[in-house]
Amino acid sequence: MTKIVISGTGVYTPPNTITNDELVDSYNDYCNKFNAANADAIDRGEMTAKQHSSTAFIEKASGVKQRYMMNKSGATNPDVMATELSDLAGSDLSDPSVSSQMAVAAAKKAMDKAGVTPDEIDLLIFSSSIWERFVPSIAVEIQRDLGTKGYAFDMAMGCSSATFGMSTAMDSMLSGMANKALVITCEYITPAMNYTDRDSHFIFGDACVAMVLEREAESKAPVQFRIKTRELFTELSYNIAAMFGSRVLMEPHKIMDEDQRFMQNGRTVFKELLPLVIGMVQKHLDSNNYSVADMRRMWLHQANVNMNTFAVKKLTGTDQDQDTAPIILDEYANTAGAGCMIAFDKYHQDFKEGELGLICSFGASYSIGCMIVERV
Ligand code: CO8
Repeated sequence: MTKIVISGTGVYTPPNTITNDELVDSYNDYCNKFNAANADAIDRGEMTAKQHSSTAFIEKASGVKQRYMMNKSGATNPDVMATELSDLAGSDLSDPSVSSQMAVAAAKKAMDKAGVTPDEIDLLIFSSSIWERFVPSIAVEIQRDLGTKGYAFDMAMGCSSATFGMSTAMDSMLSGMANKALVITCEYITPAMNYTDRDSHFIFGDACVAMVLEREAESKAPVQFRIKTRELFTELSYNIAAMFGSRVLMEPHKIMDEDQRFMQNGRTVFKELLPLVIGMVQKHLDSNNYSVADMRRMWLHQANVNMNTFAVKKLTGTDQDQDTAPIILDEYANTAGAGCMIAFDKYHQDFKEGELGLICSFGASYSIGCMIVERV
């Protein structure tokens, strides 16, 4: 039976850091201006005054301390409150997309670690929650810019984009359609944020992660993780949503409406999704004759530190720590589909041959992706 390994990963981290204090200051300035401009309506009870955001709340409720952005000028300007164009954006729409430039940087690191050259890659999947445009395919643009061969395509599965992408790549490799694959989860996601929404203005950061997948028998990478098992799950929920899409073309007057941007019912997501995740991980371990104690580490989705500590406690009976289930969202915030693989990229070098770990993504749609990997 052909065995597939993750033979290299790479992360692109954007140039700008934005702290909670910076974000809260701009939100509170915006809020003061909004309340002053609408004072009469608020006094008459026709409008609700906006309440201030706070760094203490953000850190306690989410664990996020800062995030990276491709451009932070708009989010820190109370008169803009939206992500503005990155310095990487060309003046012409046919210039390489910002996402493809982020992806190329992450992919080069992943290919260096795997010791493969672009012309050896014959499948490239751009699997992300958000795409900068629909056509032409971002994946095919990256294929051109990197010089990979074969075919490339875009796919999306919210927070599980990396695990679903790797599983899809494996299917193509096992069927013989492809030999070596590059899966890229590029979450240039801050443009989808609604910075005027106190409940969610702090959640996301931009980042990109890339993974090289090879047949174990062919890989020369010094560090390889065999994908031993995988399981995917979906169940529809509108509790995490970003409704922009072709419908905007039919209702152009709504193009900047707040409800087109990211929104979530965070409490409901917390309550509904976690039992599904814990149940699926337990079932996945059981059905593959493993126990959670066999897992040296869990690389979990990075949306909220309280979700991760809750899941770890439920699964292992012990408290979360950086060794058992590393957290990267304090630095990166929620990077949607990229989070679990950024955690993997930063926390796998200490694995010894034969040690096992669990990659688990969960979130929007709802979607869950589980993989047990073994250091070869
Ligand atoms: N500052 C101060 N106070 C605040 C703020 C703020 N910024 N925001 C809310 N509050 C207040 C509330 O108004 C509330 O006040 P009151 O008690 O008077 O009503 C109080 O603080 C508590 O509010 P909550 O109950 O909402 O606080 P929680 O402790 O539940 O924390 C979270 C809120 C952080 C949202 C939390 O529920 C959470 O993170 N849940 C998990 C959500 C999650 O995991 N979502 C998945 C994210 S989606 C994803 O990962 C990728 C999606 C990709 C989508 C693609 C888009 C393009």
